Amino acid sequence: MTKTLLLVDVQNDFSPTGALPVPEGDQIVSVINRLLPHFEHVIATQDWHPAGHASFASVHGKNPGEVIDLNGIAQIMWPDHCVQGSFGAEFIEQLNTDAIEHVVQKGTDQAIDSYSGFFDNQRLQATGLSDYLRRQGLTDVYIVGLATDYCVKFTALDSAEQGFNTWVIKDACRGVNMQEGDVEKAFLEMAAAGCQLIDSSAIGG
Ligand code: VGL
Ligand code: ZN
Repeated sequence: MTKTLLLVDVQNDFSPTGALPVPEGDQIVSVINRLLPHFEHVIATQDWHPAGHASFASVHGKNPGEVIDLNGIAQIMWPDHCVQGSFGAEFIEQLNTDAIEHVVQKGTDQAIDSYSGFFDNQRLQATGLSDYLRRQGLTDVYIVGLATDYCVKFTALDSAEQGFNTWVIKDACRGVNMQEGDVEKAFLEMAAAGCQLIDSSAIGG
């Protein structure tokens, strides 16, 4: 069975020293590097915002964590992060990127955020990831990365909704946990949507 590993936003700004720090975000890198040889296909998403992106608190005179209405949907205000071409937007250096065959850049529209690797938050535009997977007959998608309660969650929900067999490798994900329990809730939502939650020890052997 052809297996695809989908790396979600394994970028400097989501490491503990980054602009939008995810606790222990860097600890998934060694887990992912160990997983890589067990997959025939490896795809990565990259949060890739223009400067002054609408999700940035600084643009609206807000504090990070506040929520605004952005064209009819709730938008959490984030610190400036993953600005196109910046160090923060690069993949974490220790990540072995050799096997990445395709990178999906998202959040590139100034006015719309994109947590999912498949669609923007308004669901106006597809990133092309579904088409890429289907064109190659890639039906089995294993998701890892950052952050569990945002981009990993929405990518996993869309993957299952798009009809892909979807696994989430729990110990290769970390979350923001802005509210205590957010990560556990996110895993429950993914499971309820048909995603299979597994541990990295279930891969290979
Ligand atoms: C993410 C918040 C803002 C993520 C990206 O990768 O989970 N979270 N942009
Ligand atoms: Zn972002």
